[in-house]
Amino acid sequence: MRSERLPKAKPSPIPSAPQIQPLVAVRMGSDSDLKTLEAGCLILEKFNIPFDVDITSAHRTPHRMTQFAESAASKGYKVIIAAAGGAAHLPGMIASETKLPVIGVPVKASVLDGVDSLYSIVQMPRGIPCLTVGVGNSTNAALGAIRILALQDSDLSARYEKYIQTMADEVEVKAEKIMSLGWENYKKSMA
Ligand code: RP5
Repeated sequence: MRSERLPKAKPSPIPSAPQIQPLVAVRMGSDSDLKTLEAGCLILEKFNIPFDVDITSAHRTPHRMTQFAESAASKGYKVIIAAAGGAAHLPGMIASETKLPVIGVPVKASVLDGVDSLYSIVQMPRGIPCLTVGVGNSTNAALGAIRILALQDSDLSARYEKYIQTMADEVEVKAEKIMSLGWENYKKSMA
């Protein structure tokens, strides 16, 4: 019997992992800002928030920054966290090129203790808001982003409530302990 010639089976494509849409874009002016952003990234991970991290500089790569900012909303991001130090124009410039909420993290660079970065980010002109956290406080930037996302996500909102409650419980435990031990013994117990 003549064996029928069957068309060669095409190799089936290797299924790729489903891409998760990042909701938060974390951007920094230089990789030297990464250590400042680490705490915030850990918070986003703790809350299972999809996010991505990239480097783009307002001064060294202005076109890259503009391309990112202009397309951020259409790419599906909901919040942008941007960190920069020194003449920290990145968060404000991104804010001027997108309507998404931008949270600026002032980075304490090598001089001026981060006050330069803070003023550069917080002193935006009327009409273009750039939400700003304290110097180096990427934790609050991440929590701010979570608050924004939680407006549309009841599960996230419940998890954030729990986080707040845990913080409050920790303070209660400490308050009880300092009252019973006295401040001096409490201090010794901290060592
Ligand atoms: C800013 O200049 C960056 O955000 C960084 O905080 C600072 C210093 O950058 P490097 O000289 O460390 O690359 O644009």
